[in-house]
Amino acid sequence: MQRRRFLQRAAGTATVAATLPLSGCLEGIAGIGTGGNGEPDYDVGMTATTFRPQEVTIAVGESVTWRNTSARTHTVTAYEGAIPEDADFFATGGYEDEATARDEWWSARGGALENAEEFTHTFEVPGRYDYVCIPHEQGGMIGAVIVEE
Ligand SMILES: [Cu+2]
Repeated sequence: MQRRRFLQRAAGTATVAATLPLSGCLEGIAGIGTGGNGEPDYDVGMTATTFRPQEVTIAVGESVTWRNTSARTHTVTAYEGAIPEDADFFATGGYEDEATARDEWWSARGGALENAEEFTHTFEVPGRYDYVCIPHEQGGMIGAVIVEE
C-alpha cells in the first residue's frame, strides 16, 4: 500500500513537469509574416468585425497596408463623402466610386478581401479618410487614416 501511494504522487509530479515553457515556440510563430524585425509587415489587421487599429496616422506620400488577419471576408472601402476633396477614392476591388463598390459587393461579393490577403493604398493628400467594411458596416466595422503634412 505504501509503495502504490508513492507511485501515484510521482505520476502527479511528472504531469506538472511536462508543462514545458512555450515561449520559444511562440516567438517562432510570431516571426511568420513579419518584416524580419518582429514587427508585422502590415499596418491594419482585422478581427471578425473590427479593423485593428481603428485609426492610423501617417505622413503624406506614405502607404497603408491592410491585411485580413481574420477568418471572415471583409472589404476596405473609402467613404466617398469622408475623404479630402482632392483625394483619390480607394477600395478593395479597385472600384472608382463607393456606389460601384457597394453594388459589386452585394451582387457578387466584389472587392472581397479574404483571409491573409492584403490591400495597399498610398495617400497623397493630407486629411482624414474614413472607410468601412461593407458587409460589416452594421456592426460598426469602420476605420480612419489620418494623413499629416
Ligand atoms: Cu468586415
